[in-house]
Amino acid sequence: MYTIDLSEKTALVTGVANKRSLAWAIALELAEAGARIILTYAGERVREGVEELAAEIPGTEIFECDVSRDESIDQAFEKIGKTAPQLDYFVHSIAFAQRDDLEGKFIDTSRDGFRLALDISSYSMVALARRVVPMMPAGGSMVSLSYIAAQRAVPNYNVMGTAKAALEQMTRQLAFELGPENIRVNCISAGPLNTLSARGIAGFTGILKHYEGRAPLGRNISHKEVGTVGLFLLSDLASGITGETLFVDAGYHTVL
Ligand code: NAD
Ligand code: IMJ
Repeated sequence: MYTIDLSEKTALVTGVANKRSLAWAIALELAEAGARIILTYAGERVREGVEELAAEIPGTEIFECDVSRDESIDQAFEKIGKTAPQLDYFVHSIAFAQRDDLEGKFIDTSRDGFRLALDISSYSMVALARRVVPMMPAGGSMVSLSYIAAQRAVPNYNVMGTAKAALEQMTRQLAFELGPENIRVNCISAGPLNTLSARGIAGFTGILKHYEGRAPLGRNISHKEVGTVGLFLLSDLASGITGETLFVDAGYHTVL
């Protein structure tokens, strides 16, 4: 029988806000495979919800980590280092841009809006990876979350597309640098899913319908399908894959 046994492994998962978060979908699959889970969350606004979720996976610890502040990142890693000297897996599932910048025209993006979107959604990957690497002396694996708008122009996604293009390039650059340390770095480009980050996006229901009509599988993907690919890419099943952006979109990106 073929099984994925992660019972000796520890995973650091960022970006859980609620039960719909893609980070949570990945954490659930990792836990199902036996991994110990450490969650970080953005701040007070989501703390209670994340505490309740963490209680669903025995042994899961949670720490605040606001990636916009170096002090918050440093404090989080000080605490993480005390509870888990070694990490095997790291999940980056964080994105943020000003709402105005996801509604107006891309050409109107302000310097501050551009800076904020790329700071939270892209720079945070390298900032966190830098702290994670010393905790992976025996090697490890990292995954982040992207969207097709990194590679195509998508209405309203605007500066977030710029941020995702950076994130996908960073996947290759980090994979190149960390390969010799036996650390793999990959990215999942997910199809649209109903999460907090998709809520209130103009025409989101229409986007789901559009994907259903175009994707070879004739449907949208599920949260669990992102979770299982996260598990696959992090695990040794994907030991030959690094620097890759893998679409989990029911094949949408393959057709015109
Ligand atoms: P989500 O809102 O549940 O997750 C986004 C997370 O980013 C939240 O947990 C939020 O707290 C966190 N975050 C924002 N600012 C932060 C900060 N300063 N410090 C720390 N954390 C911060 O929504 P999601 O859809 O699960 O998004 C997760 C990832 O998946 C994002 O990178 C998103 O771009 C990507 N993605 C989402 C979709 C989709 O349709 N939902 C599709 C493709 C990719
Ligand atoms: C987001 C904006 C525009 C179009 C969009 C999205 N489409 C999809 C998303 C078509 C699928 C969701 N997505 C992939 C994201 O990465 C969302 C990121 C995001 C969402 C918000 C909403 C609330 C807010 N800031 C945000 N920053 C980033 O204030």
